[in-house]
Amino acid sequence: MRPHVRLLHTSDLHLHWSHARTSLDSIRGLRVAAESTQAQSVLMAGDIFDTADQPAEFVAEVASEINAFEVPIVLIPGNHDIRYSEQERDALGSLGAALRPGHSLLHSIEGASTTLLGGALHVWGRGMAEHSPKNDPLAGLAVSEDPNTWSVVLAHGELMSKAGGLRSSPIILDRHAEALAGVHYVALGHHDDAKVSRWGSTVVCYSGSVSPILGTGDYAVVDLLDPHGVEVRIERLALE
Ligand SMILES: [Mn+2]
Repeated sequence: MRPHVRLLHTSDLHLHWSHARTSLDSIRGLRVAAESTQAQSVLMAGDIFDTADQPAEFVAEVASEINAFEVPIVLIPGNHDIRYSEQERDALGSLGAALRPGHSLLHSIEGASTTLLGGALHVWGRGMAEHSPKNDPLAGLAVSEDPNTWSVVLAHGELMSKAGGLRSSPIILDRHAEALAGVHYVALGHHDDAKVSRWGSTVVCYSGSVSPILGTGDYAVVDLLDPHGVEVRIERLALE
């Protein structure tokens, strides 16, 4: 039996220097939510920043707020976090470099994993070189083989039933059936609205956006619970 693990899953924060106060408030709101729900780790499934080109002072304030979380945070980039020109700064890269030990930015194009909570939780995610139909957010997916470990995947893109569309960063679960069979929870980002679905026994969830500009404040509280499996409830931050 795996130990009970509770996660807080959020995405699409769209932090922006021009909305610095409300941006920082939304991170503080998530911290309060993580504490009050007793989440053991926080997942941020991309679009952390609204654009890559944020001033260093603002990124430092964001880093300070994120480093104040007591529990480990795992982040991936979304299409709003990547740089679209050489002239742009790299806000998420700078944030990644400023994270305290224990927090992880998974932004390798090949994919990367981190194991948390004394081996109880394995989290995989990857970066994106480009937001295009060619970008597969699940390319290179790796899963823990340990029967005592929960396997969680972070991905930012468009959940689709089959290939062939023109949507950028398509997440086509059937294409990764073999690896996904060993995944308990897929934490998605990209949509502003929360949506919980299932792929076989794997729970697949868009948390909704906690951006004070475009989000509803929804986030997901995820219980990984043997022998019942995965339970998700959508909660809402009080955004201004
Ligand atoms: Mn997005």
